[in-house]
Amino acid sequence: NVPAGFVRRKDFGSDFIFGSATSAFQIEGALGEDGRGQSIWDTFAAKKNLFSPYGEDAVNHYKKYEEDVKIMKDIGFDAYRFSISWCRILPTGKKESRNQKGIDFYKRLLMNLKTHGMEPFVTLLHFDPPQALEEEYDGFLNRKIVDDFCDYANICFKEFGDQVKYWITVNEPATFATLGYVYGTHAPGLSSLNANYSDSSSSKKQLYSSSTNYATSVAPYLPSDDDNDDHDQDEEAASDDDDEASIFPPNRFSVHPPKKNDMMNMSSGVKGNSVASPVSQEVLPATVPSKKISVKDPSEYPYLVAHHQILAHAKVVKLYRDNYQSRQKGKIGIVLNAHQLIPLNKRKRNQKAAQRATDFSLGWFLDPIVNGDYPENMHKYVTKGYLPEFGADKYMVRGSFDFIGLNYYTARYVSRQASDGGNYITDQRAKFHVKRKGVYIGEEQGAAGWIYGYPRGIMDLLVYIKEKYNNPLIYVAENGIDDPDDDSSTHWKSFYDQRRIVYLHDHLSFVGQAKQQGVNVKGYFVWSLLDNFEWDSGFKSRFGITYVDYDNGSKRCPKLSASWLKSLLAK
Ligand code: PNW
Repeated sequence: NVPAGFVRRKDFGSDFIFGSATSAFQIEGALGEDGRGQSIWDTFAAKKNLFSPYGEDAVNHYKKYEEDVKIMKDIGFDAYRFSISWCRILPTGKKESRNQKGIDFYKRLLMNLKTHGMEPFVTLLHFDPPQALEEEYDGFLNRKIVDDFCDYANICFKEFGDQVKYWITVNEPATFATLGYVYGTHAPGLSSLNANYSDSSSSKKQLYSSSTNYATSVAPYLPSDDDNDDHDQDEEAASDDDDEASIFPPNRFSVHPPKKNDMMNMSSGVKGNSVASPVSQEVLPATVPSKKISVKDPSEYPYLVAHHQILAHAKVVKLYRDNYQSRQKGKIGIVLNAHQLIPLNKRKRNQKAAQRATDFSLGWFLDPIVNGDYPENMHKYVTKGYLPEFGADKYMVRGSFDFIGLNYYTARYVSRQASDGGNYITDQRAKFHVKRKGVYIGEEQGAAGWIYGYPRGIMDLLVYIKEKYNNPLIYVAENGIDDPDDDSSTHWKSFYDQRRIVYLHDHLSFVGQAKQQGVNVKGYFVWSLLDNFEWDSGFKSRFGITYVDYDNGSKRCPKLSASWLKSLLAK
């Protein structure tokens, strides 16, 4: 067994829950089995050939769930976070299409978890809404999805609610709205950055093709509250050698242009300036929608999609509270992701930029569900007319959670980016950096290139949420780092994942420190139990504490990090 290091289980208190996390589309396989319908990721992954070379059944959890529960049990986890596939329960997305075989699968899984004393944390939607609703009414671009999501949730509460004490409505609504509808790197692959919209009535609006560097191509307009900042030269001068990054991809694979040989260059601890991302992957071009989308201006997509996710979340919380909670005695919440965003330097305008960027990602969802409205910064900076209003929904949205799930992976420096707005990227007037004065923000770099481990960020974010949002109950719902895929000559190295141990150890230690500072954080979930389908990176990026040998009947083999967790969790 691997020594636990400086973190001790007992420092977290006896009611603190340790677990691992997965999601349906990333692990289940069996996409065409037992009456399952298609999700938007079926379509997207096929179009982009993302299952290559291992195929859609690679992880095969649908068949191997019992083995997977045993693995968790053996490590000593208390809990398991997984998601239900909407299109397994309702193949067309609608309540009329109820599919008993899909329901039975999750019943078997829940029964198995119960047998092993594992507490389920169940996510209703993890990036994979039904394709049929996309075709019928453009999915989350349309408010109609709110009622269909409620019908689906209602069945889940009815069928599974006796076994589930922790419900999560939506996973990472910000990632869904930005990667799916701004960058187009996630399903459904729409983009606000394509120059495929022109409306003569708003000729001032700038839309950029995905190859345009939006960071430098916008008119240098300064937000007025920054006008009386200090008179330093433009931020470029201060950050010439700082690699620009996007808070989200597509820039993530081009932060360090991959070198040819790096695919095989497995490294435990990528350090210094010159190491390229080991995963070689092109930035995926955004898909131009094959059908006509009802929303006219693509710049509006992410704001609408975010709004409908918030309403869908809130209405399902209301449903649970009105009809199930008193009997089933569970809690319900949402999982939000955030990078820790740090001003590039002490200049006021950069501090404001970091706050703006935080409000455009975490605050986008946390402000509404805590306070009933979007952050002031969004009201001020979102292109006029594109920030939806809550109106009477405000009362349903405000307070619509029992706990917050936080997914934390990495951090960015932020400086101001002068702009006159126009889309989600430029509206923020913020520019993201992974380096400051030539030094990376974090030493441990993930395979896909967007994670730079910055462990104290998890504490800073937890404390920030506690202070700004009235000390909510929090679970860290995901935290982890990825290694590159390997081949038979190198794959033994994947088991010796010291870098993951260092990463998890350091983050856990800061979760403990956040707890000492009074943050009401009651659990921690590693992403992920298994190597799995990492969205637009396909199988090229491995987040598991358990190795999956895709070439070999998807055989499972716990990595060194699993042994380390086992000794940490031993009571
Ligand atoms: C989360 N980003 O997604 C998801 O909840 C998981 O399904 C996923 O496997 C995990 O993090 C690791 O990526 C994210 O680019 C995807 O910043 C992309 C980003 C963040 C989170």
